[in-house]
Amino acid sequence: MKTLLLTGFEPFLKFPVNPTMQIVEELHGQVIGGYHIHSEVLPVDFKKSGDVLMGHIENIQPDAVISLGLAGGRSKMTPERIAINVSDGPVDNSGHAPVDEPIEENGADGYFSTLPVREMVNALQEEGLPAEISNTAGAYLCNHVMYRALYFAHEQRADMKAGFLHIPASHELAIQHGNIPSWSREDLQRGVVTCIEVLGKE
Ligand code: PCA
Repeated sequence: MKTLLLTGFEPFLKFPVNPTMQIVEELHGQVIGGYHIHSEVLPVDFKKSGDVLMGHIENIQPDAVISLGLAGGRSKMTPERIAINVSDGPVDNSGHAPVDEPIEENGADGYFSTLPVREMVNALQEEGLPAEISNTAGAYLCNHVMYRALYFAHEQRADMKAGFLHIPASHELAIQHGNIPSWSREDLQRGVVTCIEVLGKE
């Protein structure tokens, strides 16, 4: 059976819970769309997250990688179209705030997701879940790990599909945070499962 590495992130900045962490833990070990799901939670740390992800890819040898990140403030589920070769943003959980740093000195300016992002958006909408393609994953940790996975696939594992899915806040997080749009945990998880099922049809 094919294996999918599904990653989430730990809490960060002003978000005391990260729904991506909860979702990946819930889906670990399940079979969805013909993929056996292997989940891991990544640190919100510019110096560590990419290498931690590479370690999991080396150990698991997945057929595909989907990374999930919280986009606090977005109201839709948003498969990301492209990762860019720059890290720049607010402090990570280790206190590091890179300014205009390339992620890979020899990497391309950007890599397109190799996930079926359009089909994912269509399937989410058919499920009754608001969705659109996002044309920027920002320059924080989410872009960073998306870029690292796509760079690695481009250099060494052209058969390994990779990409990123940003999700809105959960109600639990919105209650604690104060003022961001939110979805139920069930809908967030259904959206992630829907995207994996779409990948399974490829
Ligand atoms: N979202 C952040 C990093 C961790 C997360 O879940 C981002 O969008 O970059």
